[in-house]
Amino acid sequence: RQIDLIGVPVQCGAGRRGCVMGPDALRTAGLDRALTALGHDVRDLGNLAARPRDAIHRNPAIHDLSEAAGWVDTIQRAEIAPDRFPIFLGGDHLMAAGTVPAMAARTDRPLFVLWLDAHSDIHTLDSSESGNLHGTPISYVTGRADFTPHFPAPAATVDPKNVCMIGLRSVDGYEKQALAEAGIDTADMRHIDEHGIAAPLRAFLDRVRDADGALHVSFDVDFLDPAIAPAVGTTVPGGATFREAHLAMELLAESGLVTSLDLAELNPFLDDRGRTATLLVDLVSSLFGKTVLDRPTRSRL
Ligand code: DIR
Ligand code: MN
Ligand code: MN
Ligand code: MN
Repeated sequence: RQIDLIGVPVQCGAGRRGCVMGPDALRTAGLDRALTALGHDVRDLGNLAARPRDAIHRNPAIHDLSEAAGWVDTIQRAEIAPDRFPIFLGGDHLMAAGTVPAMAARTDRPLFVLWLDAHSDIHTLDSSESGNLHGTPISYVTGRADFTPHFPAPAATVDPKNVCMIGLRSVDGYEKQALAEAGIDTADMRHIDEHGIAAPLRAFLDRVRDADGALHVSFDVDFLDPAIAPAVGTTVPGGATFREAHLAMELLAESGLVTSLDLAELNPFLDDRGRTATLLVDLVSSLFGKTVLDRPTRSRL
């Protein structure tokens, strides 16, 4: 694969500072070297930088709207090579309000989005009680709520039926209703407890394949259990285990369907000797073909 690393050091969408250091922590943990060692051609394009766009909104909880709007605009305008696989190094999850429309606009195929997260991030500027804009990108990229004139209009939107969320365990009343109304495919932790992570993921990958879709994976660090991934501002107990997360990455690799990736919400200020950043590098390695044995596993025979 030909891979571009693109740093998106946005932190204003989260409630605490630190995600600005995410791209450099992933570099320090050796993301480029790990991918090169797997035989991929990797370029590091450095970090994007945003200029604030004037924006105010009537919801007094919303903070840093001007800076957030600047990031959403900058990411969507970024030059993204048509023939390469971009890995967006976050940055808080507001980054997806830029990367998803950018990927939807880049492809002629229907874009599907796999959202690996404890949260559904489907608030709107009006419904958000925290005022943290990293809780809103799904409403923006699906077009279910109008964010203009505060944010630029999305370069392209994604059909909410093409979005699958896996790992949910912190969803408020507004968000529950919004997910149902939008028809988003969801597998919460209860579902994973009962059926494993492979069942909902395989079903979704079949849908992507049948539609000849392109697949963007948006990976929020809090998808993982805080015991293995402490470096995130919004930890929620009961997350994906080490093996559940690797299995998901291995199934994604085997599918051959993934065309872009966000690594969101890594807050190195909260990490424990870099272990969360290192775990992310290992998971990305699984997504890019690292396997235990160099032959199909028994489940595939
Ligand atoms: C939270 C968002 N539900 C909120 N939390 C997120 O602020 O409305 N954490 N996205 O990753
Ligand atoms: Mn998120
Ligand atoms: Mn989250
Ligand atoms: Mn919420």
